[in-house]
Amino acid sequence: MHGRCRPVATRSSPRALAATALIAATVLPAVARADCLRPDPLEITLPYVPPVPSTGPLHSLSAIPAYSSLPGVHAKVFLEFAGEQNYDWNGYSPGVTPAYDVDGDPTTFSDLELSNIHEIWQRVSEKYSPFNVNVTTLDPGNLNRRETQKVVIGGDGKNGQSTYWAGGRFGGVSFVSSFSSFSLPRISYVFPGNLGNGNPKIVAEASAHEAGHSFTLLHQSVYNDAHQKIIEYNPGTADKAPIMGRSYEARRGLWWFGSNSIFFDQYQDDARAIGGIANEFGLRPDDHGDDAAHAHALPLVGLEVRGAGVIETIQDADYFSFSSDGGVASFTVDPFSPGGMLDASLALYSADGTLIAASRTDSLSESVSAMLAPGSYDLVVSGAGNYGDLGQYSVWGTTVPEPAAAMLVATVLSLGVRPRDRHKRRQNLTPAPENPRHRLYFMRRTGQH
Ligand SMILES: [Ca+2]
Ligand SMILES: [Ca+2]
Ligand SMILES: [Ca+2]
Ligand SMILES: [Zn+2]
Repeated sequence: MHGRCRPVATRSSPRALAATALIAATVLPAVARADCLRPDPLEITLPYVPPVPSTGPLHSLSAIPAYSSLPGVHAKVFLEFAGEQNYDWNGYSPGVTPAYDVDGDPTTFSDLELSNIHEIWQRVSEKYSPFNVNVTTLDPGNLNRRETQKVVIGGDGKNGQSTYWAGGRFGGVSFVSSFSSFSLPRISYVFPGNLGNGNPKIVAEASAHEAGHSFTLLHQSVYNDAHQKIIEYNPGTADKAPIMGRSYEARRGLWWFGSNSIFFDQYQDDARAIGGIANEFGLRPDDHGDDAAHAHALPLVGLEVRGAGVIETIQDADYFSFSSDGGVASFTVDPFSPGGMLDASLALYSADGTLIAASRTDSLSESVSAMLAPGSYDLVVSGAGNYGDLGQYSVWGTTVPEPAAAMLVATVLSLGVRPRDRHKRRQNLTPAPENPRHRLYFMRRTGQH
């Protein structure tokens, strides 16, 4: 249906991969190269939604703050929201792309537009958080090979003309493998005007998708039992869907392992391909050690401990150490918000490596708590183990000293009292006032018993 570059083999062993790359470089031929000259459109759009005029303060197009997800690294995904001018995109002529706009005035940014821009950057940053690439709104000033992929986010693909310059009403368009190409433009286009009037979640999914093409990815497709392609853009489930398929509606848009759009048995390992040799930047270095010997101390602030990190691979385990004076300890891990990809797991170990508590429920967040003897412990954050369970998290909790712990035990016991005894020991349970998220409850007596 569409011209596409030959896929990068991703199911093979590293040696086979290297061999494939060699063949691709030397033998694979003119056909693949010719295919690459045509951009790969994201055909999934949403019905037209009219702009909503703004009533609040307006800002200039230079008002976008400089956001960077990983400052200082070589490779960048540059999100350009302020418009662009381009009359030769490898044979196409986009012309003047307007700035990202939801209020009908593309010459200024409203507070809502600036807020949406921040959210889109946050969401795209989460997608690329497992990789050693900086998602930024700051113009790097170059489009160097294997350094900068620009994603222009604006307009509806018409740019004031009577027809769509890319050939149709698309969500976005990009050249496959442009990031590592010697000849293809390192610019992708996303059309917010065709994506629910710039809906931040939808625009972010489309932006991650188009950048994914630039990093060699093809679509994740669905085939029937006869091995015929029945859906170009795999829609996944209500919980999760491939970014390289259709991830607009699912709760989580994830990197995926599945049949690509070329053939049913060509499996595309999205994360491995993005972090692979073609793009050079690789995975983001692991931020917290994979075992107790390489644990990082969980910073204690008052009674609360707080940490954060990234699950960069399915195998990653991030170890945090802490010490307890004895008492109840309670911890929670939350995936990033907005747009978190991670389904997290949490485990608590004693210093000798004994598992004390673990949580791996259907929820994306997890909590554990336990009564601890004085000593040192490790808290371990990991993914739930399914492909695509990657991304940023925060972990936090409390270690409560003995007296309060004793009260908690009393509380728990009182909850177990049988109905006929309840009148004898009536107690109110009220959440600890200083932090409504605390899972611990403090007991308050309500009268004489
Ligand atoms: Ca505007
Ligand atoms: Ca990590
Ligand atoms: Ca780790
Ligand atoms: Zn696409």
